[in-house]
Parts: sequence; C-alpha cells; structure tokens
Amino acid sequence: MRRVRASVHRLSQQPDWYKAFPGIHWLVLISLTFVLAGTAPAATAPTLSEKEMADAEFIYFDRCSGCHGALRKGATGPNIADEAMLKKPLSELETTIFEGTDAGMPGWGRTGELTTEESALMARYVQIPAPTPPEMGLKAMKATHKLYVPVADRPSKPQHKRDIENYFGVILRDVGQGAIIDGDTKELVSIHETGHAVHIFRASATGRYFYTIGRDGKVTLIDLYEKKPKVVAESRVCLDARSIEVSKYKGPKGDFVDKYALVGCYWPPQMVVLDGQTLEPIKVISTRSSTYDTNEYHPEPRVATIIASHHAPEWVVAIKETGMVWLVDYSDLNNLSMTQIATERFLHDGGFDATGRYLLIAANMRDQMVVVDTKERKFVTKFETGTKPHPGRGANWVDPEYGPVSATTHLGEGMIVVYGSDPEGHPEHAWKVVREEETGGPGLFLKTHPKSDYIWTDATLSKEEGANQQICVFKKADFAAGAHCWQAADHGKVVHFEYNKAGDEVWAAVWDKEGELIIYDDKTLKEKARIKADWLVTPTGKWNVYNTVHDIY
Ligand code: DHE
Repeated sequence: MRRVRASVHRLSQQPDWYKAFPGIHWLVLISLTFVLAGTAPAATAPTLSEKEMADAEFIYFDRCSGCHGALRKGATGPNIADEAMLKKPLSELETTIFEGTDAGMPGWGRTGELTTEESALMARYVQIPAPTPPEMGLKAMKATHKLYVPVADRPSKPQHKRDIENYFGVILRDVGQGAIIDGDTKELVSIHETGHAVHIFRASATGRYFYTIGRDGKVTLIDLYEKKPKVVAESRVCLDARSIEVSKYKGPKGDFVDKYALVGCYWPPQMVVLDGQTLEPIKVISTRSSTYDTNEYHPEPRVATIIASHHAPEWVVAIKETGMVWLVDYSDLNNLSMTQIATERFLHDGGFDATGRYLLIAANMRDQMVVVDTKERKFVTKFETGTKPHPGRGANWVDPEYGPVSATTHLGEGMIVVYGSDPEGHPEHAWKVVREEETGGPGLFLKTHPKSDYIWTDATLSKEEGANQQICVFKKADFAAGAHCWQAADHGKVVHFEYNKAGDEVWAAVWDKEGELIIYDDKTLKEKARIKADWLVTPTGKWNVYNTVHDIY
C-alpha cells in the first residue's frame, strides 16, 4: 500500500492571506519578546527562532486551529493552551502530533502531512503562549473585492448544452482549487483558484452559481451559465473560515433568493454578509459573546455550519464555542434582528431532516445531536449518540420499523447511530436513538438519497492499516444485517459521498496527492467509472448542484 505523500503545500508557498496581512508577522516579534523577557509561563518554555515561529504559526493555522482554535482554547480538539502543554514532556507531545490519538486526532506524521522535524517544532510551539491573530474589518475586506463580470454583463441563459443541475463541484484541497465536472459525461469542465485549502462549495438557491469558501476566507462566485464556468467575483472576508450559505427565502416578507451570501469565519470570530450577486462585503456581525450554560465571555466563538431556513428570511448559524444557534434575519440588515437559541457545546456540522423543518447539528465534544425547529424558531431537544458525532449534512430515510429517521457517523468511533426524525407521524421515536451499527471505523461522512436502498459511510479517520480506504453501506430494508464493506482504494483515504441528480450514482473521493473519484452504481454497488487525472490533487468534498439546491441527503 502506498502512503499518503507529504502535502503538496510547502511552507515556502505560504498562501496569499499570510503575505497580505503583515500583522501576522508582528505576532512573531511579540511572542519572542514574551519569551525573551521571561514572561513565559514557566522557565522551561522553549524558545523559537523567528523562522521557526513563522513556520509553526503557518502549520498551526493550516492543520491545528480548525480543531483547537486560534487561541488554543479547544473545541473539536481539547484545550492546548501553553500552561497545560508545559506540564507534558516534549517527547509525549511530539508522539501525539506525529501518531494522532484514538479520540480522532489525525496522526500528522503518520499520514505524511508533517515531517518528524515539523512535529517536533509544533510540540515546542504549543508550549509557548498563543499569539493573537489580527482583526479584519469591512474596509480591509472591501479592498480585496473584485467584480470580474458585472451582473448586467452576465448571460441571461446557459451558453452551453450541458445539464448544470448535474454539475459536481469538487474540492482539490492542497492546491487550493475547485474543479467542476459534468456528471453526465464525467468530463472536467473547468478548474478555479478558490483559496488556500478550500473547504466547501455551495450552490446558489437558483442553482445558477457555485459559491466556494477557502480556509483563508477567500470567497468565489462561479457562474455556471457561462460556456466554461467563470469566476465572476471574489472577496476575502476572514483570515480563517469554513462555511458559506446563500439567502433562499421567497415569501410574504420579500424575495431574497440569492440576494445575500453569509460567510462564517473561524478568525476573526465573526460572520460577514455579502451581496449574493457581486460578493461585495456589506456587514460584519461579531460572534464574541458568552457561553450558553456558564454565561462566561468567550473571545473566539467560531462560526460552524450555516444553513438557510425555508420558513423565514433567516440563516441558521451554529456558534461553535458558545453552544448557541443564532437565527440571523436578513430581511432588514440595518435593523438586524437575531434570535439566540441555547443548545450545546461545541457545535460543528449538520443538516435538515427530510421535511426541511428540523435542523440536526452535532455538538461533538458533548457526544450529542441538537435539534432546532426552524419553523417555530426554537430549541427542541438534544440527545446522546456516540463519541463525537459528525454527520456532515446527515442522511434521511424511511426505516421499515421506525418511520422517517436520520443518522450520523462519528469521529471517535466506527459507529452509525440512527434516530427517529418524524415528531408528527412517529412521536414515540422522534429524537430517540433507534438503531446503531458498526461501520468500517471512525469516519467523517454518510450519505443517502430518497431513491436509494443504501446508506453510504466512510472510515476516513481509521488508524487501522487500509481501513480508511474502505467504504461500508447499510441496507435501509435490513439495517440490522450490518455493514457491507469493501476496499475501494489502495492508497490515500476514501472520503465523502455525493449522489448525482438522478439519485442512481454515488461519487466518493480518494484523498491523495494522486487523487481519484470513484463512481458507483447505487443499485448494484458496482464501480461504474474511476476518474484519475493529474489535476485531481487531494480531492475531498464534492457537491451536486441539484442535490445541494434541494437539500437532498
Ligand atoms: Fe470540514 C463541512 C469545519 C476538517 C471536509 N467542515 C464543514 C463544516 C464545518 C467544518 C464548520 C460545515 C460547513 C457548513 O455546513 O456550512 N472541517 C471543519 C474543521 O474545523 C475541521 C475539523 C478542521 C480544519 O482544520 O478545518 C475540518 N473538513 C475537514 C477535513 O479535513 C475535510 C475532511 C477535508 C477537507 O477538504 O478539508 C473536511 N467539511 C468537509 C466537507 C464538508 C465539511 C466535505 C461538507 C459536507 C457536506 O456534505 O456538505
């Protein structure tokens, strides 16, 4: 078996945001001053050269801050502030960083992403105080805004014969690019520069555009009407980001379809409203606030999943560290109103039930799923599943015994947990765990389709040799029979699934420098096609336009 090669992204190729915000560099000096002035928390705090500090800061932003937070206060990963890390021997920290943990932390050295020297550097880095990254306000965001094609100059209908609704947007993670593939012909249609370690695509409510968000906060708007899809606008609105969503509401309170986009930042802790057609940044909403339970101020509440309500002109926004779900009303941005719903910490990813009314979000550090009613606009309940639930958008189907159900996989254990999600028709099972079965190992995503007989699960985080290259499916009609698994690849890690528009094909990615997309027939589970190409570098997430517009999962 081949091992995952070192990430394509080298330290010498720092992303634009790193160069564009020289404030990052003063952090180096401040941190060094702390250490040299002897104000570091203990005499044993290591010292780092300016270069080591710059390298470590970059690696931390790139690989660690997503789980541990820019200020290292913890979320999906534990608090790794310097005070606690100084109590641990350097050798133990090095091993953890290199090998990973059973709780779901990747072995950065084991998987080839960090060298032994880089793992050792990061062990020393976490023993010194966390530098605070700079802020970013509207003026700085507007300076990055580029409108390549004004709305009036865009075509009024598709300039090609392809079926846009069966386009797939595919993340090419380590090269910061997004590919668009024709789901009918499996041809590459276009490739776009979408930002450092680009995270997700979302289709606009009309399906005409794809929006992408890079981890560096770069947003792109890709027009699918063009003969070859074209980036018509871009902006950079955060230093660290994961989520984006559009406004979808059309109703008595107005027509907001594709009027706005909302970007959720990890740093600075804020969300940013942009014009949905031009990506001009309009409004910054800070998330600095207090935790739902202890009511203590948190300096870094990050924006996790965002999903547009179908019932009101609102975005449902998960505020990770405070455990609050904010309903952000976009109908009057000057007189902004928000409803803040107390749920559970630390919120991460989620999606709707089959009716589009209830939002199910993982509070993964509390091993719980929380349920929010977007029609009544209130908290419903929360319940335990397994170790660190991670549903992605989730999966909804009708169980022969329990009626409509939804499910999640887990970062911390190889288990799929199924719960009732039909409080009207099957109140006795609603929001209660009704089934659980072993998967191929700790995983990230599951997916199904209303027309499918199966639920697909990955085991991307499994540490067992080869297990992270497996796919396991469960039969809806006979779930208790357990998983049917097979080896889908002999290199890299298999991750994330998406259906085609017709709902009869499933696409999975082989996450590797020499990446692949495997396409299965959903009825026979047989491989139909395998896309291999030199442009297919580290593919991960993938989104079909039709399914994304209609919240089908
Ligand atoms: Fe993701 C969704 C955050 C690592 C692939 N990821 C999300 C969302 C958040 C998030 C908040 C929900 C967005 C939304 O709904 O608007 N992801 C994070 C992290 O903080 C984390 C754990 C660590 C990090 O440093 O970024 C992380 N994510 C990863 C990966 O390593 C993955 C597997 C590969 C990659 O490309 O980076 C990855 N995340 C995804 C995918 C989705 C996602 C494919 C969307 C799932 C969907 O079906 O819509």
